[in-house]
Amino acid sequence: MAEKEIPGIRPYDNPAGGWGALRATARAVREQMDAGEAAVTLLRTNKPEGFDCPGCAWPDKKHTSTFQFCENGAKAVTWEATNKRVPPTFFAAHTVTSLLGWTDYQLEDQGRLTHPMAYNAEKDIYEAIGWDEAFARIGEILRGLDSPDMAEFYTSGRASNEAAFLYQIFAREYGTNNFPDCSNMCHEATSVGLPHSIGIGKGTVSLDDFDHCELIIAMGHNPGTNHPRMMGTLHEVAHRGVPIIVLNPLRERALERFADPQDPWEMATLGSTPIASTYLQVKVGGDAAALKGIMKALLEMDEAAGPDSDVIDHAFIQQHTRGFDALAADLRNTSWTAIEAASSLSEASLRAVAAAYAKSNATIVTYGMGVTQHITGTQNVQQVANLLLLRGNFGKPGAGICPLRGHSNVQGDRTVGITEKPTAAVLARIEQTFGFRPPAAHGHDAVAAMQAIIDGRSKALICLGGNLAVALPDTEACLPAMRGLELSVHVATKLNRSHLLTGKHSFILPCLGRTERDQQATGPQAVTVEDSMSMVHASRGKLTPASEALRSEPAIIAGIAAATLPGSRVPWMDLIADYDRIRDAIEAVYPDFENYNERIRVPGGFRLPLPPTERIWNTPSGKAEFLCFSGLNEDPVLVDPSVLKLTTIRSHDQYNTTIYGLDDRYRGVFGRRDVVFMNRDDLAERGIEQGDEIQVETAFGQGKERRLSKLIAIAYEIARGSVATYYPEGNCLVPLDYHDKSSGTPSYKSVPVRVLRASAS
Ligand SMILES: Nc1nc2c(c(=O)[nH]1)N[C@H]1C(S)=C(S)[C@@H](COP(=O)(O)OP(=O)(O)OC[C@H]3O[C@@H](n4cnc5c(=O)[nH]c(N)nc54)[C@H](O)[C@@H]3O)O[C@H]1N2
Ligand SMILES: Nc1nc2c(c(=O)[nH]1)N[C@H]1C(S)=C(S)[C@@H](COP(=O)(O)OP(=O)(O)OC[C@H]3O[C@@H](n4cnc5c(=O)[nH]c(N)nc54)[C@H](O)[C@@H]3O)O[C@H]1N2
Ligand SMILES: [Mo]
Repeated sequence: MAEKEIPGIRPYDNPAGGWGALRATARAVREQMDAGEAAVTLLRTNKPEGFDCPGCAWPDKKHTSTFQFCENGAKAVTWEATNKRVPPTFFAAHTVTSLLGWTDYQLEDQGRLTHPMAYNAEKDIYEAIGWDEAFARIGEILRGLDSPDMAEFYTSGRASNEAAFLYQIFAREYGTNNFPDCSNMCHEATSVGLPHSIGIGKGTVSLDDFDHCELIIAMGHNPGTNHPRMMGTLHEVAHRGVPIIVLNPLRERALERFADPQDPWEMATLGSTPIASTYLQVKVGGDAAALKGIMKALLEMDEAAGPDSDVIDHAFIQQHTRGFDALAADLRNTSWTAIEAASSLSEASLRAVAAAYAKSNATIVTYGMGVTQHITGTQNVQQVANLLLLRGNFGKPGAGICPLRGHSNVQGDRTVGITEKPTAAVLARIEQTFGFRPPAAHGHDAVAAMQAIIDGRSKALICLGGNLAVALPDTEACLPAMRGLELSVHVATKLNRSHLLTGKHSFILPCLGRTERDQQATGPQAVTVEDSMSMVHASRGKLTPASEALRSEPAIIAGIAAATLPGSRVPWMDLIADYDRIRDAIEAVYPDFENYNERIRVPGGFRLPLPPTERIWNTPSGKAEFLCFSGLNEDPVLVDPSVLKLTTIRSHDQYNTTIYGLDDRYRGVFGRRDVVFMNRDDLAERGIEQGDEIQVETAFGQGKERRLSKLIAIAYEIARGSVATYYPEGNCLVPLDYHDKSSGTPSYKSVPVRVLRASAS
């Protein structure tokens, strides 16, 4: 049946990448900067003497490559390096209430913040304020709280190691471990799940491993949009003839076909390369079931092959692991019927994956938010580890686990202490280094912090970047809660909605971005960041700052800290005069950063230790652990056939809550974001046609209705029983307490919902 014509909806038949990507880059750059400036800026991205791309956390080979073309990296860089400005006159002309009527896109598109601003409640406007006065007022309010645990210190993953370290030292000297951070909404399931499995909460592969792998299983990530530099790697791997098996409910164009803009031949001939050798449209939330199916098939193959079988790596399992028998028993007790129902994948297709896996001597599993953002996120990650352990895919070339981190330094922020649950060893070293006793009681993660703000238990929120209220679930609960705060402080580059949800006292403190020169008392400074593969390297901003009034993140933190803690043991001003001193302090607290300052001066930086790559397992047992959970984590509400599973995803033209534009080119959506991607059979069953106006309701409410209206239905290649809509619009449908109990990660990617035609209500 021919589908109805809908404005802005047209199938995208080309490969991802290619000339379309080049054209889109040129357009994005033109909107923000002069062409000449843009060229110079982009050429300094990810060079040994340049700055780290703020776009994603995918590494670069030796960090010395010639400019890696990447459309979305270029967008991230030019969005920050834009010529547009938001000076105090802008705020004088617009009340906060009127700005709240603007879209997220309009707010950020005004450009870079230029001056520190304080909210004047009487006039309902932000007014310019001097830095020292802002610091003094913030310090006074923080000192006046009944308890330091009434303050929340949020970190978004753009912050450098130096900024994040100073921030945690400040909050701990002030007296709290309340560290909500964006990792809590992202890869927390990895940080919490993998230490139990393999002794460290990070990925184990390096870029070189992609040159040696014999199979990639890619689960729940969309690299054509979110990790575009990874496409170069996948393109190379596909050219080597290595199978790439994709598990994703949606057909994502870049995982099907990609034309590499770095490849002159493909560009000249309009050629492209198929990426996935097998594309399995797993049902939303069905990954654990699919993994169990693959492992079950593998064990059956192993048994069938007799006593000398090498289908699973018996020697490795014997020497390096614990818990195999329990895993095998659980897999035997899980029926194929249940696996097929929960994953929407056939037994035959999962057996085929197992067969490919058994043939490969070196396998990498890559995964993203499609695996972590579920009520079972931690268990999902541990099933990935189980699968890899069965064939000894740790500690050999070409093998390992590869979580695709989000923000460019989200992993580094964690490494240098942004955690609500610090270990005793770290606390002892902080005390030794700085001479104050940090608190030991665990603090709040992101969901717990917002819950405390909603309940009125927390009264102050300091945000090092980000757009917390919009990024969290349950928009209708989170946005108003911000109004109850005594103090909110936003260290930011651009204006966003969280800044406008003012409390009694609110401040916007504008900071330098990655691309800009950071001049301190002893001269220009470099910061350091850690990528998804544990490589730490320096980043040096080169551009003239967007305004003379801007300060660096470390300088802003030091300013607030010195004003808040008059008797502080930390030499704040001394530390920020020369960031080498901050790095020396990091090294004192975290011994893995041995010779930190020396090693970041080597082009490409250095790699932090990753014991599993040497088959060393820092678990309590000293072995890698097979961790199993029984059942397939089916939600009881899903037994109701009218209920679908909603996943919330990023479009091609967005960076989290930052909306660059309204197109989602590879999914064939142009100029709009009000769409719900649906399977044709699910549409037909509900009597809904493509283009019909629909509403989506959360299927369990705990007495609260959560509904998103004025959406249109789009027929899409998506697994049966699954629907998708964009983040952050869909966040109002996700209950705040619908999260993974182990890691606190909100279940953004599996919300039981009902989809109704608008006229039906
Ligand atoms: N340009 C750009 N780059 C970015 C970002 C951005 O917003 N824009 N964000 C950054 C950040 S913070 C992060 S965390 C990363 C995010 O990078 P990704 O992990 O790629 O993020 P998402 O767009 O949320 O979607 C993930 C993919 O998971 C699939 N999926 C959804 N539900 C399921 C499921 O249940 N199972 C499986 N197997 N797959 C599922 C979706 O179809 C989609 O292809 O990217 C980072 N890089
Ligand atoms: N429904 C749904 N919700 C989600 C997700 C999802 O997939 N679905 N994904 C979750 C994930 S993975 C994440 S990481 C969070 C993202 O949550 P956040 O990290 O809180 O949000 P961002 O949108 O990345 O933050 C954008 C703001 O950061 C500021 N900024 C940009 N660069 C800098 C800088 O260099 N320094 C400082 N100080 N500020 C800067 C700008 O002011 C900008 O407005 O959202 C989560 N929310
Ligand atoms: Mo993220």
